[in-house]
Amino acid sequence: MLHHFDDGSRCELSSPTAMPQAGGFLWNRRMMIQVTCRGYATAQFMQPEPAKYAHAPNLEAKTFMQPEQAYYAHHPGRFVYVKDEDSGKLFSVPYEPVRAPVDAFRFTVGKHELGWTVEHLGLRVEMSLSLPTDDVVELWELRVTNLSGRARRISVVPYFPIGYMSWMNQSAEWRADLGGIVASSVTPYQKVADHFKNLHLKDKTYFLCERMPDAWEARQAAFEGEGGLHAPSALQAEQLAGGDARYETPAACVQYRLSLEPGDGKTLRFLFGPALDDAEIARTRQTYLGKAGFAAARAAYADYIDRGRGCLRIQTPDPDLDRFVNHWLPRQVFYHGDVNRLSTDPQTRNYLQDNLGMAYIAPAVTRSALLLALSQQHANGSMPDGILIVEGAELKYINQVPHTDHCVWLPVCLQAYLDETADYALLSEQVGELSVAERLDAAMAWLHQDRDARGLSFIAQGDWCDPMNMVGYKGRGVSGWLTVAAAYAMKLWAGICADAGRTDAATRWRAAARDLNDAANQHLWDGDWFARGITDDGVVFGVKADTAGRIYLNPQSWALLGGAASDEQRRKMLAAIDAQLETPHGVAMFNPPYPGMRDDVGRVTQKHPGSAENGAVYNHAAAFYIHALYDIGDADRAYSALRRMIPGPDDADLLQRGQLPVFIPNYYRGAHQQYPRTAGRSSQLFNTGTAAWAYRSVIEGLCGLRGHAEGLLVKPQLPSGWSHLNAEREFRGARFHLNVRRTGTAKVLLNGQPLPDGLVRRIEAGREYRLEVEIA
Ligand code: CEZ
Repeated sequence: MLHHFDDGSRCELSSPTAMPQAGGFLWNRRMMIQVTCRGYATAQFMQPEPAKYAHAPNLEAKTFMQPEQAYYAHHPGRFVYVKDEDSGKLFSVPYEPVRAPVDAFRFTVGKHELGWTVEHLGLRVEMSLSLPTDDVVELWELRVTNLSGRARRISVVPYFPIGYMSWMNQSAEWRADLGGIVASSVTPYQKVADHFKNLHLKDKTYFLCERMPDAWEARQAAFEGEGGLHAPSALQAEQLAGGDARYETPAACVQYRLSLEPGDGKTLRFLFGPALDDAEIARTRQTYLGKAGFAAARAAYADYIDRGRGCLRIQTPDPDLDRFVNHWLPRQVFYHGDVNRLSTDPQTRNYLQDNLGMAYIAPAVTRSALLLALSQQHANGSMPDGILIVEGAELKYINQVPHTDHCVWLPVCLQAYLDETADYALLSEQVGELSVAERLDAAMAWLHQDRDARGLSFIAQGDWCDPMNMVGYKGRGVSGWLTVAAAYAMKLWAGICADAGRTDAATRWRAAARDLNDAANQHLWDGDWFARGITDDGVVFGVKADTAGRIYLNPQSWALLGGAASDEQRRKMLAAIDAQLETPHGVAMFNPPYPGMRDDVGRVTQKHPGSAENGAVYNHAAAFYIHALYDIGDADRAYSALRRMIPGPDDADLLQRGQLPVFIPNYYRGAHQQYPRTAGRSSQLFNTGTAAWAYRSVIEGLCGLRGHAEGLLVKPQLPSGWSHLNAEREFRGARFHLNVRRTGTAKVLLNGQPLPDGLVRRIEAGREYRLEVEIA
């Protein structure tokens, strides 16, 4: 069902029905598009707020990207009908809307391109999508080849629905001057001020044809007629009618009537995208629409994506892991770090973690992100819920709800950056009145004081868990996770201070971390694990007495990291996690899922049991756990959990998850006991802080190549079933070749010389280093 090519940089699915939701995504600096194997598409671009140029057939709510999207016949997509003019037979590529059982099907997800090859009725249709680097436009190439050994007369009809653009004004027509169909609309508004704000919006959607078609139709209803999308009425006639849409739902349909000799092929190219005006459409056509324009855009785009190749190449006994780590994981990290999920006000915790990932790809980006985030710190040391990264942006959606954890992510992100770069000069950089170090002190001081009389951290309307909004909305509830996480943040910051020679601060923050850990132990230890929190009304939850939400993963992971857990507690927690949270698809975020609203915990309990934060395998939480496991040297548990984040390799697992192994989704469904049928199903959502942490765990945990104030610390942690691992790691401008063998004795050789403490010092940029590591 799945094949991998080009050293794993291309992944091919040979069925349109086995994993119907499976797809791939492409993005550039101003847009992203996710397309399923069957041809449904979701595209967004920034102007600067996210907007669409192909819409649903009804008025859509404006929202952030949703998990497990349902597709339906009239969902936006990119389709091509093919009709045999002699027999009248019809099929469509990729698969929707006709759903004809075709002879051969291949959907190829590449790092720079999505493609389909479909064979049916003695014809081969190849279709591919690429993007340029900086413009918002889709580049489509279609090649039709006659395989039948006889002359053929066919019609090829791209059908790109544009959907319901606006209740104020929408229309579409063929534009001979521009060479395509152009739909126009007015973004609906009511306040006069919005008229002036909207002047720059790209309210046109165009579909441009390199080669003049024989006929066209711009009105969706005229194309579909009574036949429905399986057999559109307009395709019963010899030619499309050349109609327009006048305050009617537009679609871009064009018809090519082709005669193909045996073996003959024809290539067609199209552009699809949004524009402000005709002049922009003409310019876009000029730049891209042609063989040379496509080739140049593809090459430039490949260069752009390759800038996100990351700092690590591995070769292990697990080729599926290698493929994922060498190609797809850094690509996903780069996507997050380069375009910040195409948001103008990323949540502060997301912004800092996405930029933590950039430390392994382009650390200068992490540096600027830290400075930008700190420039928006409040006077009392707390951090805002979102970071405004575009002029004029506003805090929206979840960023209007007070969450108390944002300061935690500052030292977490800073530590990863300093490990990669040893750029301690950053600490004395001025941001407004204060230096970076003073701002970190202020953030830690804010966390230290935002606690109740018991010494536990207030949760307000949420912490890392966005929808945990009713634990503390009356102002008293506390977060167990945040208490131990704040301790970890202070411990990290203390370590950084010590490395930077700020000895007093180091002492201060170590003591502060102890305060929080002591409070957690006094009030939240439940005998075998740490509780998740205490509600406004004083009810401890995430404990043995609970029938739902009995044990949460995050408080355990961060207690391991932050020092709250003793060795004995650690043993008990790991055993409890093994027994209650392990699933075939990863480690659940908590268990059992809540069956319905618990109004002293909040919205999270109202999500469907086993979906998202209500007890799914929420990969972001699992990623913290993996990081903690490597931190305590538990290589087997860490690898096992990490491996389960990637779909496959066997077909049964792929089918259950329904996703290609080209990204880590934000969750796989949980509720394994209650709903085994849906357990493991992917959310298909590629926006997740998981990517950065998973990459970090592979680099610093599995390969054990972790930066240090003085150099590179070498300490690979192979799962016990592995006898070897090879890796190449770029670090501070030098290149390290790592060769790990399990020999029964532990030693590290650097360029043939013993390295007793495993720390490579005085690294010189431009040099190559050979590391031979033997492990017990
Ligand atoms: O959003 C993510 C957040 O982007 O959920 C995580 C949180 O740490 C991330 O910062 C865990 O809560 O119901 C909600 O509001 C959800 O919380 C979602 O918005 C969730 C989605 O997965 C969106 O990506």
